[in-house]
Amino acid sequence: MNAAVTSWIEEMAKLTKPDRIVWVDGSEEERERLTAEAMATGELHRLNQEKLPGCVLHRTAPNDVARVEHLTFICTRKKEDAGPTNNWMAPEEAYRRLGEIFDGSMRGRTMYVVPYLMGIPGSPFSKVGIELTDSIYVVLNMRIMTRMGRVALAELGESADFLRGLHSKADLNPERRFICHFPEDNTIWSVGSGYGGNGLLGKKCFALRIASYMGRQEGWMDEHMLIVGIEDPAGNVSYVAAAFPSACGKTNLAMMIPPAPFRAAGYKVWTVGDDIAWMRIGPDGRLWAINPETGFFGVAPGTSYKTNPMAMETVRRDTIFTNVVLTPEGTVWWEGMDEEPPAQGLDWQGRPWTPASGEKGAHPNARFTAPAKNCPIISPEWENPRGVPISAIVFGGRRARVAPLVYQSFDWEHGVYVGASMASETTTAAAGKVGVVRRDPMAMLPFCGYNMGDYFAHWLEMGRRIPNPPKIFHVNWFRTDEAGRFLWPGYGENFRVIKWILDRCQGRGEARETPIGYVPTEEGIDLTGLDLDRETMRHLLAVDREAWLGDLEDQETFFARFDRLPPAIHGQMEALRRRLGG
Ligand code: OXD
Ligand code: MN
Repeated sequence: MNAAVTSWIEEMAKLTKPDRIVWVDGSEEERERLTAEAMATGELHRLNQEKLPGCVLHRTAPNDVARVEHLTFICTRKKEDAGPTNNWMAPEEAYRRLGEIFDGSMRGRTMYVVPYLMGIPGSPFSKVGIELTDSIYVVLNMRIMTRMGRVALAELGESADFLRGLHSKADLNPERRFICHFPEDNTIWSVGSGYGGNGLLGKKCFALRIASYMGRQEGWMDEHMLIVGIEDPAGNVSYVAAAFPSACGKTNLAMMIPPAPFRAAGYKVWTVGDDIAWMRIGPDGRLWAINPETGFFGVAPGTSYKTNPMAMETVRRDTIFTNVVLTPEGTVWWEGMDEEPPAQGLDWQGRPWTPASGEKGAHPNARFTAPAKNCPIISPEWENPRGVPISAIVFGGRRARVAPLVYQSFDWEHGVYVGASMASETTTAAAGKVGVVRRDPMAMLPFCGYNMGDYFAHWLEMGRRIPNPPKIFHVNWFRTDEAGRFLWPGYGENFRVIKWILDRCQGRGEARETPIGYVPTEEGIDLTGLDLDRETMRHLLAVDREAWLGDLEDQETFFARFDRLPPAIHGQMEALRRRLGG
């Protein structure tokens, strides 16, 4: 037994006082046992095993349905090290305040010891964590989302280098809910929530917040990015990593199906990951990426055979559904699934529901947790310990105006500025108002575990160190006309834009130079088989000088908050202003 592990567990058990401690091993037998136990207590609900083999349903507490950014803290010794965009609490205070809530919180419960690996066994990218939790739902989710159990302990060996994660639902009281990160201690304490983003400590808490801190220390990049491979008709596969704020279609893009003419020509899409990329400089001077997870924790509403057929195939077995509608035949439904809604069912809170009620049946942030290996187009390279080489980095947001469909940055430094000034209209993945424009640099605003000014500096520094860096782009699938209708069809059609991006990486692809970067010419994007008129395309690719100057005002206010903004970011902003003639 690893002494560092056992003494830490003893200490945490002394605090939380569980009735028993159970080590999980990741076996099939264990999954069955824990599932049966959770069904007996109502934590999980049975689904129709003929139609949805291996699937279960979970309902969270109604006040516990999303990440809680206002209760999420970075607890560094110095406040400046958490930076202006994170909530901060002094480590001693956080340990004391949360310690009081954790004290005895597992009385009458079992503490599960969940060793897990983020990354691929034997890969230089990989990191071990151990999560102590009193939630079977969390254990079963971690089993899908990470390499859990024996494999992680084998990777750890006698080392004391593991992420110490303590999680308790406690009394699920939002007044006593905190998600605290201690990057300097390799520790996470999360209490009072059972929701995935707050309780599955391997994901947002470790693989993004803590890992971002590690990446800066160790000279690699931890990003909120999907990874997707595009195979051309000659069989060459190029990889793209793309960052979008939560609920902007990352999972859809990671699994898109190319439009028919491209499929017929021999193009294929391969999914590597849908949420997180860990990227290192490879021996060949390119940037290589892995997906540290093993599953998808995707937003269910809006997922359909039209928007994401591969996700629909993925969730047909061995999936945990959270906060969706339960139909009378024991299957699941959510808004935006193409099938007709059931005539009646139980809503996400387990209340009788009919479509006529006018209420949403599924929570807008309802989720599926599904194994990556279920995905019919999972990349043959997704478990390659070396990762995959990245040709293009893509940033994107949900903007009704301003940003054109796609543009390419002039160079790495300009690209870092494009990422840093990214903005999006808010959605439901985090609690709070919907539809407000918020600036979300690299889609990392809620996930950067240290001062975001230092994070920009780290990006700039990486650009100096990568001999053959990816090209950097920005996309916006969400531009609308005056009446608020989307101009671009999106989903699988986004393949056309990604193809232009890869063409640009290979020195092809028609573009014109504009003040904001290289924008495709009207013929630049292959529209074969798509009924989209010239006028719409012109609108999609337009660079509206006034709108951009207005956006710069907002950027200025945003960047003014940063105490450690690298001069290069400000310089890029001023250079854009000059190019716009402002
Ligand atoms: C997610 C998120 O759950 O970004 O992936 O909120
Ligand atoms: Mn995400």
